[in-house]
Amino acid sequence: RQVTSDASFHSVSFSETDHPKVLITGGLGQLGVGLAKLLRKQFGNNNVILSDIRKPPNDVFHSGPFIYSDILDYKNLREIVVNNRITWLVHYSALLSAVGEANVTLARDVNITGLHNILDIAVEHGLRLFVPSTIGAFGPTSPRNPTPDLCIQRPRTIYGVSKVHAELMGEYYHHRYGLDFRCLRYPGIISADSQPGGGTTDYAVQIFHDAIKTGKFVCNLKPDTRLPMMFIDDCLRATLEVMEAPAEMLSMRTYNINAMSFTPEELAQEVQKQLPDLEVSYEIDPVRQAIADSWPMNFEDSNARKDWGWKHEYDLAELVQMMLNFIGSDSR
Ligand code: AKB
Repeated sequence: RQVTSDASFHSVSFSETDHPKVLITGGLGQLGVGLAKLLRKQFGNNNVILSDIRKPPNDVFHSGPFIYSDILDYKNLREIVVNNRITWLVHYSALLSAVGEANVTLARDVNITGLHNILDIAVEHGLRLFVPSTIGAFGPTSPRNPTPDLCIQRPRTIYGVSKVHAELMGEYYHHRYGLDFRCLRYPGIISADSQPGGGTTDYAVQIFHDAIKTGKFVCNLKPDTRLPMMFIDDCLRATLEVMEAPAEMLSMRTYNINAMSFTPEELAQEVQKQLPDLEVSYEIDPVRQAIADSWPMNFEDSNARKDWGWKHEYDLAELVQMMLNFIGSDSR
């Protein structure tokens, strides 16, 4: 840190050096804008850069730094990290489970080749790196009820395979090169002001929009399909907490995090407590159903709770209340 007798200069260099400089890739997906908001509150607006290959909507563009970044272009990535003196990287670019099955080659490029670029950049520049993993990193031979951190992982989707690869490569680079790699396995994430894109758990977001707009919802999973889920605020707070945790607290580098598990039928019943006229029918998408049937039903996250104090805040009833309040007020 630069020491100077000029008090104002000193305070500028103090805040710049004490806060991480964060780059978020895939920033226009379901989670990036919300995470940027949370991190900017903590570290200052200019210390958190959102990036994507798409053009940001006006409100996102005007709310803080946004930059074009293509994770498949190593030179472009390196230039951004160097020019902005990035110290933390949150790597959200990925194709999700259902859309990945529809385009395996693209999913392999983005989820695997892109990750290799990110790992190399992070080692080269000494970055702290967060990569999300998922319940999708497990498969039909994993224990499903509950699913612990360490067990058989033989997923049957390109998304799952790429996420197991990310977990293993990150941990390997940690042991081999000292990379400060941190990874959480997210459940299905439920958010009100951003849409998921091409996942298996998307129904649990869509039901709220359809319930308010049309009063009718057609679910693409069977009524008794149980999956782990989490409200977005819990997910983003977990991400900040694991990134801030002192390294000596982390006995592992990849943790399950959990909040609740429910089926479409249970979710619909909870929504119907507020909107009794909601009509739910079922038209099963065989691809999504097969994926969901191979995923955990309940997620075991005692290591995250023990090591760095993970605790969820939202259960099913609170989640439904938050979603209906937000989407309801937005549509009025
Ligand atoms: C998906 O459904 O693909 C994602 C996930 C659970 O990782 N939401």
